[in-house]
Amino acid sequence: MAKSVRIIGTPTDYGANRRGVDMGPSAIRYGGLTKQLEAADVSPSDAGDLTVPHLATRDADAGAANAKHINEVEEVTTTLADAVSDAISDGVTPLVLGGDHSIAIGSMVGSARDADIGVVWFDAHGDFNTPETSPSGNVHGMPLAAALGIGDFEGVKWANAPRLKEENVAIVGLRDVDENETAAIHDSDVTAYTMSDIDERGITDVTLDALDVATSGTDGVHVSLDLDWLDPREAPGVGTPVRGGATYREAHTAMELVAESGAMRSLELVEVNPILDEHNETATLATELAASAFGKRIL
Ligand code: NNH
Ligand code: MN
Ligand code: MN
Ligand code: MN
Repeated sequence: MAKSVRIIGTPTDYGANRRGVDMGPSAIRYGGLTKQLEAADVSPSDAGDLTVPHLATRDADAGAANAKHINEVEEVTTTLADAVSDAISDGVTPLVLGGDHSIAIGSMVGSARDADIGVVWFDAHGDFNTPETSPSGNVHGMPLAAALGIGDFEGVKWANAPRLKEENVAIVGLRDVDENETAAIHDSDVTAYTMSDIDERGITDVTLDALDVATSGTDGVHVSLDLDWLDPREAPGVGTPVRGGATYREAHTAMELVAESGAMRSLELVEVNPILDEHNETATLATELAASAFGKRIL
């Protein structure tokens, strides 16, 4: 039987310093998402975009300098958390389209509302900053710390994923981590794999390990795919590209292993910025990778 998936667009850019990532959901749909999912034998239904306040209607300098637009991020992620948890209660897998990576707070809070979850986080960046460690004040560099209740986020109810433990979080593909963020990752019980780990051990080994971390003792896994995990040659349409990322084939292999695990409870595709993209190729790649994560096979 075809797996039911609910597409939830979250057109927001409050967490990022580059405008345009709020157009990600449209670009990903235009890139052929529905067709790709159908090829993966998934039956998708598109719930459209969540209603989120547009930046133009808010004070451009709102929020603290070290956590820009934090109130808007709370508003958006609270709405998203409900949408994700509703989809799961309805027996369908939520596929969240970002938007910048701050929305992951909502995905994780929603996914962890009625279950113990693990997280596999494919990203060039650690997203483990807190307002006190962040060099930029951009909340898209903080969602993991927020969900895990680290530092300033301790006890912040809207931001903490209720049933997610550090030991069930795996970050894959790191190559750009801020100084104090590195210390925070070391001090935590999360497992982090750098691009060097992928070079040395291969993507299969690393992804299987990451899935092990996220599935051990949990009911399912939230998969967070920041398109800047890929090399900018494959995915130029992102706000913070970093050289030396995953190749096209490595990314597909990782998503295929996610599908084989059978453990994916929710998926999000974030940081696609169509303004910075070339002929929508990053958005199109995002649709292909989603199909692999849902089990698309060649034969
Ligand atoms: N680490 C930087 C910061 O905190 C960059 C984060 N940017 C991302 N994260 N795209 O995935 O601002
Ligand atoms: Mn990220
Ligand atoms: Mn990133
Ligand atoms: Mn450690």
